[in-house]
Amino acid sequence: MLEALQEIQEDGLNRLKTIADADSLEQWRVEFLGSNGRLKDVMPMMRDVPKEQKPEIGKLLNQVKQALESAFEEARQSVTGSSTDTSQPVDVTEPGTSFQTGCRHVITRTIEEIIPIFGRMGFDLAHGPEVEDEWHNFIALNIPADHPARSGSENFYLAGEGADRLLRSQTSTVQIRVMEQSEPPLKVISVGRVYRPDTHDATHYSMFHQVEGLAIDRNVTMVDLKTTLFQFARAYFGPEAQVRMRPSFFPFTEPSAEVDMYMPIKGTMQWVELGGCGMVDPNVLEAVGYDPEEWTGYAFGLGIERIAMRKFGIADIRWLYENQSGFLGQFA
Ligand code: FA5
Repeated sequence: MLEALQEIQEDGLNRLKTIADADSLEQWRVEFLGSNGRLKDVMPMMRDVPKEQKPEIGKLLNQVKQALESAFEEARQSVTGSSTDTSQPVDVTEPGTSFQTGCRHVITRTIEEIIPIFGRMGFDLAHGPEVEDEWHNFIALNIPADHPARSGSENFYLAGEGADRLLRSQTSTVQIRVMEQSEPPLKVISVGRVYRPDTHDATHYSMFHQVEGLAIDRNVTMVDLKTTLFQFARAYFGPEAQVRMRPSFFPFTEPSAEVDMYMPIKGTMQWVELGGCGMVDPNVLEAVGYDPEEWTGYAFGLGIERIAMRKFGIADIRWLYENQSGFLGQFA
Protein backbone atom coordinates (compact mmCIF):
# COMPACT_ATOMS: atom_id res chain seq x y z
CA MET A 1 0.00 0.00 0.00
CA LEU A 2 2.90 2.32 0.82
CA GLU A 3 4.23 2.06 -2.73
CA ALA A 4 0.77 2.45 -4.20
CA LEU A 5 0.23 5.72 -2.30
CA GLN A 6 3.67 7.08 -3.21
CA GLU A 7 3.05 6.27 -6.85
CA ILE A 8 -0.34 8.01 -6.85
CA GLN A 9 1.14 11.15 -5.32
CA GLU A 10 4.09 11.28 -7.68
CA ASP A 11 2.02 10.51 -10.74
CA GLY A 12 -0.70 12.98 -9.73
CA LEU A 13 1.64 15.89 -9.04
CA ASN A 14 3.65 15.31 -12.24
CA ARG A 15 0.60 15.14 -14.43
CA LEU A 16 -0.86 18.27 -12.83
CA LYS A 17 2.17 20.31 -13.93
CA THR A 18 1.29 19.72 -17.60
CA ILE A 19 -2.36 20.76 -17.28
CA ALA A 20 -3.35 24.17 -18.71
CA ASP A 21 -7.10 24.04 -19.29
CA ALA A 22 -10.18 23.58 -17.13
CA ASP A 23 -11.43 20.42 -18.92
CA SER A 24 -8.20 18.47 -18.43
CA LEU A 25 -8.07 19.68 -14.84
CA GLU A 26 -11.53 18.29 -14.20
CA GLN A 27 -10.51 14.96 -15.78
CA TRP A 28 -7.51 14.91 -13.48
CA ARG A 29 -9.70 15.57 -10.43
CA VAL A 30 -12.05 12.72 -11.34
CA GLU A 31 -9.12 10.35 -11.93
CA PHE A 32 -7.26 11.10 -8.70
CA LEU A 33 -9.73 12.57 -6.20
CA GLY A 34 -13.08 11.43 -7.59
CA SER A 35 -15.38 9.03 -5.72
CA ASN A 36 -14.15 6.19 -7.99
CA GLY A 37 -10.68 7.70 -8.36
CA ARG A 38 -7.27 6.19 -7.73
CA LEU A 39 -7.06 7.34 -4.13
CA LYS A 40 -10.38 5.72 -3.30
CA ASP A 41 -9.26 2.56 -5.15
CA VAL A 42 -6.43 1.89 -2.72
CA MET A 43 -8.62 2.23 0.40
CA PRO A 44 -9.66 -1.45 0.55
CA MET A 45 -5.95 -2.36 0.79
CA MET A 46 -6.06 -0.93 4.33
CA ARG A 47 -7.71 -4.19 5.42
CA ASP A 48 -4.53 -6.16 4.61
CA VAL A 49 -2.16 -3.75 6.38
CA PRO A 50 -0.82 -5.27 9.64
CA LYS A 51 -2.44 -3.75 12.67
CA GLU A 52 0.72 -2.05 14.01
CA GLN A 53 1.35 -0.27 10.66
CA LYS A 54 -2.22 0.97 10.28
CA PRO A 55 -1.68 4.39 12.04
CA GLU A 56 1.37 5.16 9.94
CA ILE A 57 -0.28 4.18 6.64
CA GLY A 58 -3.44 6.05 7.63
CA LYS A 59 -1.38 9.17 8.22
CA LEU A 60 0.35 8.80 4.87
CA LEU A 61 -3.01 8.36 3.15
CA ASN A 62 -4.14 11.70 4.59
CA GLN A 63 -0.91 13.42 3.58
CA VAL A 64 -1.21 12.19 -0.01
CA LYS A 65 -4.83 13.29 -0.15
CA GLN A 66 -3.99 16.75 1.19
CA ALA A 67 -1.02 17.14 -1.15
CA LEU A 68 -3.17 16.28 -4.17
CA GLU A 69 -6.03 18.54 -3.02
CA SER A 70 -3.90 21.60 -2.41
CA ALA A 71 -2.00 21.08 -5.67
CA PHE A 72 -5.38 20.79 -7.42
CA GLU A 73 -6.61 24.04 -5.79
CA GLU A 74 -3.48 25.87 -6.91
CA ALA A 75 -3.83 24.57 -10.46
CA ARG A 76 -7.53 25.52 -10.50
CA GLN A 77 -6.74 29.11 -9.57
CA SER A 78 -4.11 29.52 -12.23
CA VAL A 79 -6.30 27.87 -14.91
CA THR A 80 -9.35 30.06 -14.11
CA GLY A 81 -7.21 33.19 -13.60
CA SER A 82 -8.30 33.78 -10.04
CA SER A 83 -7.65 37.04 -8.26
CA THR A 84 -5.08 35.35 -6.06
CA ASP A 85 -2.77 35.61 -9.06
CA THR A 86 -0.46 38.39 -7.94
CA SER A 87 1.93 38.16 -10.88
CA GLN A 88 0.05 41.02 -12.62
CA PRO A 89 0.24 44.17 -10.47
CA VAL A 90 -3.01 46.13 -10.13
CA ASP A 91 -2.94 49.76 -11.31
CA VAL A 92 -5.08 51.47 -8.71
CA THR A 93 -5.16 54.72 -10.74
CA GLU A 94 -7.11 53.00 -13.60
CA PRO A 95 -10.79 54.04 -13.76
CA GLY A 96 -13.06 51.31 -12.40
CA THR A 97 -15.60 49.35 -14.40
CA SER A 98 -18.70 51.48 -14.64
CA PHE A 99 -22.06 49.86 -14.01
CA GLN A 100 -25.00 50.89 -16.12
CA THR A 101 -28.01 51.54 -13.95
CA GLY A 102 -31.55 51.43 -15.31
CA CYS A 103 -33.74 54.51 -15.49
CA ARG A 104 -37.34 55.50 -16.11
CA HIS A 105 -38.24 55.99 -19.75
CA VAL A 106 -39.05 59.63 -20.49
CA ILE A 107 -42.64 58.66 -21.39
CA THR A 108 -43.05 56.86 -18.04
CA ARG A 109 -41.62 59.91 -16.31
CA THR A 110 -44.04 62.24 -18.15
CA ILE A 111 -47.01 60.03 -17.26
CA GLU A 112 -45.93 59.90 -13.61
CA GLU A 113 -45.70 63.70 -13.57
CA ILE A 114 -49.04 64.30 -15.31
CA ILE A 115 -51.24 61.99 -13.22
CA PRO A 116 -50.79 63.83 -9.87
CA ILE A 117 -51.50 67.22 -11.49
CA PHE A 118 -54.94 66.00 -12.55
CA GLY A 119 -55.24 64.11 -9.27
CA ARG A 120 -54.98 67.43 -7.39
CA MET A 121 -57.84 68.74 -9.54
CA GLY A 122 -60.04 65.85 -8.42
CA PHE A 123 -59.63 63.39 -11.31
CA ASP A 124 -59.59 59.66 -10.51
CA LEU A 125 -57.44 57.32 -12.60
CA ALA A 126 -59.28 54.88 -14.89
CA HIS A 127 -57.97 52.05 -17.05
CA GLY A 128 -59.17 50.32 -20.18
CA PRO A 129 -57.94 47.47 -22.40
CA GLU A 130 -55.70 48.02 -25.43
CA VAL A 131 -57.56 45.36 -27.44
CA GLU A 132 -60.98 46.87 -27.97
CA ASP A 133 -64.25 46.21 -29.79
CA GLU A 134 -65.98 48.48 -32.28
CA TRP A 135 -68.63 49.46 -29.72
CA HIS A 136 -66.12 51.15 -27.39
CA ASN A 137 -63.74 52.44 -30.07
CA PHE A 138 -66.39 53.79 -32.49
CA ILE A 139 -70.11 53.07 -32.12
CA ALA A 140 -70.72 54.40 -28.61
CA LEU A 141 -68.46 57.35 -29.52
CA ASN A 142 -70.93 58.33 -32.23
CA ILE A 143 -68.60 57.32 -35.09
CA PRO A 144 -70.89 55.88 -37.79
CA ALA A 145 -70.10 52.71 -39.77
CA ASP A 146 -69.21 54.62 -42.96
CA HIS A 147 -66.84 57.05 -41.19
CA PRO A 148 -63.32 56.98 -42.69
CA ALA A 149 -61.83 56.72 -39.16
CA ARG A 150 -63.19 53.13 -39.04
CA SER A 151 -61.49 51.92 -42.23
CA GLY A 152 -58.95 49.10 -42.24
CA SER A 153 -56.21 51.48 -43.39
CA GLU A 154 -56.70 53.73 -40.32
CA ASN A 155 -56.74 50.96 -37.71
CA PHE A 156 -55.05 47.76 -36.60
CA TYR A 157 -57.91 45.24 -36.79
CA LEU A 158 -56.97 41.89 -35.29
CA ALA A 159 -57.22 38.85 -37.52
CA GLY A 160 -58.71 35.76 -35.91
CA GLU A 161 -60.01 37.71 -32.91
CA GLY A 162 -63.58 38.01 -34.20
CA ALA A 163 -64.60 40.54 -36.82
CA ASP A 164 -64.73 43.58 -34.55
CA ARG A 165 -61.53 43.40 -32.51
CA LEU A 166 -58.86 46.05 -32.93
CA LEU A 167 -56.01 47.76 -31.08
CA ARG A 168 -57.63 50.92 -29.72
CA SER A 169 -56.89 54.00 -31.80
CA GLN A 170 -57.65 56.47 -28.98
CA THR A 171 -58.08 56.48 -25.22
CA SER A 172 -61.61 57.89 -25.69
CA THR A 173 -62.68 54.21 -25.42
CA VAL A 174 -62.13 54.53 -21.66
CA GLN A 175 -64.74 57.33 -21.47
CA ILE A 176 -67.35 54.78 -22.57
CA ARG A 177 -66.12 52.04 -20.23
CA VAL A 178 -66.15 54.39 -17.23
CA MET A 179 -69.63 55.72 -17.96
CA GLU A 180 -70.98 52.20 -18.52
CA GLN A 181 -69.70 51.16 -15.12
CA SER A 182 -70.45 54.18 -12.96
CA GLU A 183 -73.12 56.73 -12.24
CA PRO A 184 -72.56 60.47 -12.73
CA PRO A 185 -71.18 62.80 -11.53
CA LEU A 186 -67.62 61.69 -12.25
CA LYS A 187 -64.17 63.03 -13.11
CA VAL A 188 -61.54 60.66 -14.50
CA ILE A 189 -58.37 60.64 -16.51
CA SER A 190 -56.96 57.62 -18.29
CA VAL A 191 -53.43 57.23 -19.65
CA GLY A 192 -52.28 54.56 -22.02
CA ARG A 193 -51.06 53.30 -25.35
CA VAL A 194 -52.97 53.71 -28.58
CA TYR A 195 -52.21 52.35 -32.05
CA ARG A 196 -52.60 53.76 -35.57
CA PRO A 197 -50.96 52.66 -38.83
CA ASP A 198 -49.47 56.14 -39.32
CA THR A 199 -46.22 56.46 -41.26
CA HIS A 200 -43.34 57.15 -38.89
CA ASP A 201 -41.88 60.63 -39.08
CA ALA A 202 -40.54 63.22 -36.62
CA THR A 203 -43.97 63.71 -34.98
CA HIS A 204 -45.89 60.48 -35.76
CA TYR A 205 -45.47 56.94 -34.51
CA SER A 206 -47.70 53.88 -34.93
CA MET A 207 -47.88 53.35 -31.17
CA PHE A 208 -48.12 56.34 -28.88
CA HIS A 209 -49.72 57.43 -25.61
CA GLN A 210 -52.65 59.66 -24.80
CA VAL A 211 -54.07 61.14 -21.63
CA GLU A 212 -57.84 61.27 -21.75
CA GLY A 213 -59.96 63.39 -19.45
CA LEU A 214 -63.70 63.13 -18.81
CA ALA A 215 -65.89 65.13 -16.43
CA ILE A 216 -69.66 64.57 -16.16
CA ASP A 217 -71.90 66.65 -13.94
CA ARG A 218 -74.88 68.99 -14.11
CA ASN A 219 -74.29 72.33 -15.87
CA VAL A 220 -70.72 71.65 -17.06
CA THR A 221 -69.52 74.25 -19.59
CA MET A 222 -66.63 75.00 -21.93
CA VAL A 223 -65.29 77.32 -19.22
CA ASP A 224 -64.76 74.30 -16.94
CA LEU A 225 -62.96 72.53 -19.77
CA LYS A 226 -60.70 75.45 -20.60
CA THR A 227 -59.97 76.15 -16.93
CA THR A 228 -58.92 72.53 -16.36
CA LEU A 229 -56.60 72.56 -19.38
CA PHE A 230 -55.22 75.95 -18.33
CA GLN A 231 -54.47 74.75 -14.81
CA PHE A 232 -52.73 71.71 -16.23
CA ALA A 233 -50.69 73.84 -18.67
CA ARG A 234 -49.50 76.16 -15.88
CA ALA A 235 -48.68 73.31 -13.52
CA TYR A 236 -46.68 71.38 -16.13
CA PHE A 237 -45.18 74.01 -18.43
CA GLY A 238 -44.81 76.92 -16.01
CA PRO A 239 -46.64 80.06 -14.85
CA GLU A 240 -46.53 81.79 -18.25
CA ALA A 241 -48.34 78.93 -20.02
CA GLN A 242 -51.61 79.66 -21.86
CA VAL A 243 -54.30 77.57 -23.54
CA ARG A 244 -55.98 78.29 -26.86
CA MET A 245 -58.83 76.39 -28.50
CA ARG A 246 -59.40 76.27 -32.25
CA PRO A 247 -62.75 75.05 -33.61
CA SER A 248 -62.56 71.48 -34.86
CA PHE A 249 -64.69 68.36 -35.21
CA PHE A 250 -64.84 65.07 -33.32
CA PRO A 251 -67.94 62.84 -33.61
CA PHE A 252 -68.09 62.37 -29.82
CA THR A 253 -67.93 66.06 -28.79
CA GLU A 254 -70.06 69.05 -29.74
CA PRO A 255 -68.71 71.68 -29.93
CA SER A 256 -65.17 70.39 -30.51
CA ALA A 257 -61.79 72.09 -30.49
CA GLU A 258 -58.09 71.51 -31.01
CA VAL A 259 -56.06 72.35 -27.90
CA ASP A 260 -52.91 74.44 -28.23
CA MET A 261 -50.70 75.31 -25.29
CA TYR A 262 -48.36 78.31 -25.12
CA MET A 263 -45.13 77.28 -23.45
CA PRO A 264 -41.43 78.08 -23.21
CA ILE A 265 -39.41 76.21 -25.85
CA LYS A 266 -35.66 76.83 -25.83
CA GLY A 267 -36.20 80.19 -24.14
CA THR A 268 -39.01 81.52 -26.33
CA MET A 269 -42.76 81.15 -25.85
CA GLN A 270 -44.50 79.16 -28.60
CA TRP A 271 -47.96 77.77 -29.38
CA VAL A 272 -48.00 73.98 -29.72
CA GLU A 273 -50.89 71.70 -30.66
CA LEU A 274 -51.27 68.92 -28.12
CA GLY A 275 -54.69 67.32 -28.67
CA GLY A 276 -58.44 67.59 -29.01
CA CYS A 277 -61.34 68.37 -26.69
CA GLY A 278 -64.99 69.35 -26.51
CA MET A 279 -68.33 68.99 -24.75
CA VAL A 280 -69.52 65.38 -24.62
CA ASP A 281 -72.04 64.82 -27.44
CA PRO A 282 -75.59 63.98 -26.18
CA ASN A 283 -75.53 60.86 -28.43
CA VAL A 284 -72.60 59.53 -26.39
CA LEU A 285 -74.41 60.16 -23.11
CA GLU A 286 -77.44 58.30 -24.50
CA ALA A 287 -75.28 55.37 -25.68
CA VAL A 288 -74.15 54.73 -22.09
CA GLY A 289 -77.62 55.27 -20.60
CA TYR A 290 -77.13 58.77 -19.17
CA ASP A 291 -79.97 61.27 -19.58
CA PRO A 292 -78.58 64.10 -21.76
CA GLU A 293 -81.27 66.42 -20.44
CA GLU A 294 -79.81 66.11 -16.96
CA TRP A 295 -76.10 65.45 -17.50
CA THR A 296 -73.44 67.42 -19.33
CA GLY A 297 -69.71 66.95 -19.60
CA TYR A 298 -66.42 67.72 -21.27
CA ALA A 299 -63.66 65.48 -22.58
CA PHE A 300 -60.13 65.97 -23.84
CA GLY A 301 -57.34 63.80 -25.25
CA LEU A 302 -53.71 64.93 -25.39
CA GLY A 303 -50.69 63.20 -26.94
CA ILE A 304 -48.16 62.26 -24.24
CA GLU A 305 -45.25 62.00 -26.69
CA ARG A 306 -45.98 65.52 -27.94
CA ILE A 307 -46.09 66.79 -24.34
CA ALA A 308 -42.80 65.06 -23.46
CA MET A 309 -41.08 66.23 -26.65
CA ARG A 310 -41.94 69.86 -25.91
CA LYS A 311 -41.14 69.63 -22.23
CA PHE A 312 -37.73 67.99 -22.74
CA GLY A 313 -36.77 69.47 -26.13
CA ILE A 314 -36.86 66.17 -28.06
CA ALA A 315 -37.02 66.94 -31.79
CA ASP A 316 -37.96 63.50 -33.14
CA ILE A 317 -40.57 61.06 -31.74
CA ARG A 318 -38.65 58.09 -33.20
CA TRP A 319 -35.78 58.69 -30.77
CA LEU A 320 -38.16 57.73 -27.96
CA TYR A 321 -38.45 54.19 -29.32
CA GLU A 322 -34.94 53.42 -30.58
CA ASN A 323 -33.92 52.24 -27.11
CA GLN A 324 -30.60 54.08 -27.09
CA SER A 325 -29.76 54.00 -23.41
CA GLY A 326 -27.38 56.99 -23.72
CA PHE A 327 -30.19 59.12 -25.13
CA LEU A 328 -32.91 57.91 -22.76
CA GLY A 329 -30.58 58.19 -19.75
CA GLN A 330 -30.60 62.01 -20.06
CA PHE A 331 -34.20 62.26 -18.90
CA ALA A 332 -34.23 59.87 -15.96
C1 FA5 B 1 -58.09 62.04 -30.67
O1 FA5 B 1 -57.48 60.98 -30.61
C2 FA5 B 1 -59.30 62.27 -29.83
N1 FA5 B 1 -59.69 61.04 -29.20
C3 FA5 B 1 -59.02 63.38 -28.81
C4 FA5 B 1 -60.25 63.84 -28.10
C5 FA5 B 1 -60.59 63.28 -26.86
C6 FA5 B 1 -61.08 64.80 -28.65
C7 FA5 B 1 -61.73 63.69 -26.18
C8 FA5 B 1 -62.22 65.20 -27.99
C9 FA5 B 1 -62.52 64.67 -26.76
P1 FA5 B 1 -56.46 63.11 -32.39
O2 FA5 B 1 -56.55 62.04 -33.41
O3 FA5 B 1 -56.33 64.51 -32.89
O4 FA5 B 1 -57.70 63.09 -31.38
O5 FA5 B 1 -55.21 62.78 -31.46
C10 FA5 B 1 -54.97 63.54 -30.28
C11 FA5 B 1 -53.46 63.79 -30.11
O6 FA5 B 1 -52.75 62.56 -30.15
C12 FA5 B 1 -52.83 64.61 -31.22
O7 FA5 B 1 -53.05 65.99 -31.06
C13 FA5 B 1 -51.38 64.29 -31.04
O8 FA5 B 1 -50.83 64.99 -29.94
C14 FA5 B 1 -51.45 62.81 -30.68
N2 FA5 B 1 -51.22 61.96 -31.86
C15 FA5 B 1 -52.10 61.66 -32.85
N3 FA5 B 1 -51.54 60.83 -33.75
C16 FA5 B 1 -50.26 60.60 -33.32
C17 FA5 B 1 -49.16 59.80 -33.81
N4 FA5 B 1 -49.26 59.05 -34.91
N5 FA5 B 1 -48.00 59.82 -33.11
C18 FA5 B 1 -47.90 60.55 -31.97
N6 FA5 B 1 -48.90 61.30 -31.46
C19 FA5 B 1 -50.05 61.34 -32.12
